[in-house]
Amino acid sequence: MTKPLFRSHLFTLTASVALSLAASTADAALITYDLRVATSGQTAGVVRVNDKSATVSASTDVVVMDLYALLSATDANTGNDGVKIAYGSFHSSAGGLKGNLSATLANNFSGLASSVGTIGDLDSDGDLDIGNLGTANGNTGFFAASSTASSAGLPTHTGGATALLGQVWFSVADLAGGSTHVRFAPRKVNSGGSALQRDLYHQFTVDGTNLSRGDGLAADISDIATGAPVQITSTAVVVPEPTSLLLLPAAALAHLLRRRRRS
Ligand SMILES: [Ca+2]
Ligand SMILES: [Ca+2]
Repeated sequence: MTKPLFRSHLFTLTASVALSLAASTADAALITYDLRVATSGQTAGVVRVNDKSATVSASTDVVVMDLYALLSATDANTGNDGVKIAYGSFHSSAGGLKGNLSATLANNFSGLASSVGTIGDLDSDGDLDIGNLGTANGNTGFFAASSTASSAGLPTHTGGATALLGQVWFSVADLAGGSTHVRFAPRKVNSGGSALQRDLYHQFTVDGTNLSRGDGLAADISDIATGAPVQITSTAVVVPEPTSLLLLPAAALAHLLRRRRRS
């Protein structure tokens, strides 16, 4: 009787230690992928509100966003931090403001096997996304690979504690949709290949320690984080077609006409 009891206590103790460790590290990701509205390169109708918000007003507008990898480095030396490999997909919301996404790689992340990702309408809402829905293996995603080769020909970690991996462009496809969120989804998949192989999708160095993540297991999920999405909102006044005006209730029509008279 005593042995199973002891085992059960040991299990409880181990589980509670594991749980408290998980809780203490949950908000301390080792790598955070953060998409931000770029400070330059926007088309004329784009207003950059802040890192996470921009407005568009013309059907030809393109919002340029930077993808950063932020590492949880704590020592004063940024020379011992950097990214070797990063992999994921870019999505806009299903519906809302529509725009087509395309990506570019930063010069020092366009190394061997790198890719800007396969463009396709992942959520069938009529605009183009990049990569996959994150639940499958394959090589369709955005793949940033350090282009700094060591003497052995292998890429080394580069970019420091805040590494610019590349950019994603949102080209307006239909101004009428209101707003959308654009996000980067890092690959975290617990299927296909070995856990070791899956871990090769996120390789980085923090304060001199080389790390690999990506197999989708609990520890990896808490080690890989994503920042808030970028919200893009249309400020264009879209005039309804005459046929749709007929469908508006009388009160709404009167309100719309008042607004148009004022503007
Ligand atoms: Ca969309
Ligand atoms: Ca889409």
